[in-house]
Amino acid sequence: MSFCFLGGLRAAPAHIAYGKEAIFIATQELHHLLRQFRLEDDDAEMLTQRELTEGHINSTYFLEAKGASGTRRYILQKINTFVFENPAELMENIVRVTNFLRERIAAQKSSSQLTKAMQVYPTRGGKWFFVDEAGGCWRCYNFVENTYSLQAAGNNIAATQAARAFGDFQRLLDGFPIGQLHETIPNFHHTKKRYDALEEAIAANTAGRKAAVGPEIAFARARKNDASRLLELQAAGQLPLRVTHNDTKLNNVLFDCGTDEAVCVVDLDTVMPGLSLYDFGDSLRFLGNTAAEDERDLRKVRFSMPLFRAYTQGYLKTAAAALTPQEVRQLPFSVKLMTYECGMRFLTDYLNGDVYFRIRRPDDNLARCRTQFRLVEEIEAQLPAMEEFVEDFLKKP
Ligand code: GN1
Ligand code: MG
Repeated sequence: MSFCFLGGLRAAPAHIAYGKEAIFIATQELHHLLRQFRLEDDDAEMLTQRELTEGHINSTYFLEAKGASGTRRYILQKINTFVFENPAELMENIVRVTNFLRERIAAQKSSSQLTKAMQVYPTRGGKWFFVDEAGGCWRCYNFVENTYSLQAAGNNIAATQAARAFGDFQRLLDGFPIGQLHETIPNFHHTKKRYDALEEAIAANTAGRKAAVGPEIAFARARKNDASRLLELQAAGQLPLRVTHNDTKLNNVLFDCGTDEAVCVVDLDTVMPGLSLYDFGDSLRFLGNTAAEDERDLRKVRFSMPLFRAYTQGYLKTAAAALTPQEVRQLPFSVKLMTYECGMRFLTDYLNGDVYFRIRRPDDNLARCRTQFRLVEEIEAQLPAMEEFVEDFLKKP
């Protein structure tokens, strides 16, 4: 497979950038960090490494190491502790969820879209993350062999596969003791609180950028009432709390190199109690966009109805039986809501001086905000057609 990322590895010095700050990590340092974990082989020697730069929060490295049992691949990650203030609780969640998933997958292999789960390696000291001399927190996962990830769906088949993977993820976690989960980021998708945080950022104007984002502020304010809609339904008992992923971007699904089927869901940092609609809406926010999240040419930003239909069909086929009628009814709106929320989060960070999302160019967060808001307009124009599609599907599943 051309896009299986096993090819093209290089051993250049790795580069981390948080906000405006850039740090260089030497290959020897990564090797030293890898050796802090209890891997298959005690004597593993690192062969290659490369940074994976897609994520906006943590710093991620793909490493290849050779030991007595052969060559193995790992994912080493520096946890962003500005975002995840309690890495011990974060890792406890991940270990519990991955163990639970692994057991559920093993128990119902034939009916599960997901056949693989990530594995966390303990440190030599028996902890789930390693603290380096500077206080940085590192964790180590297996690289899920024979898989690749996508930054854009490209076709309806990939969209359907991703939908089934996230639908199945939710189904498999049904029954997970919700009380055992720590809330790694409180009120993560509480859109009204996200709105309030934006108003605070506007008032504080910390980075002096307020005057430059007048149209974006007006856009967010004009939709203030939308922010509370799902929260009100939840408060009225019409939307159940479930165990949800909360970061359902397409690039958090791994596809099998041989069959192109979606076989694993990764990035479990934000698995928390939430609404199923957050997962559905966030998936389509990313996957339904015909352009990249930081595209500068807004004419390229369209919301794809074919991808919406493929994803919704795949999702409802896996998840419909478990969803309440109100959850199904709100599916189209959730896409708009999650896109609006994400745009507000990028705008808030831009106003705050880029302290949360990693940037490469000074206006990245503004560009991201603009693509999201452009997408909101696109979704608004197509909402009636999206609603009709869901209704029709329910009439003749
Ligand atoms: C962040 O780093 P990444 O891409 O996994 C963010 C998500 C946003 C996303 C926008 C913990 O996810 O909530 O939707 O960027 N994760 C966190 O691309 O805030
Ligand atoms: Mg993430």
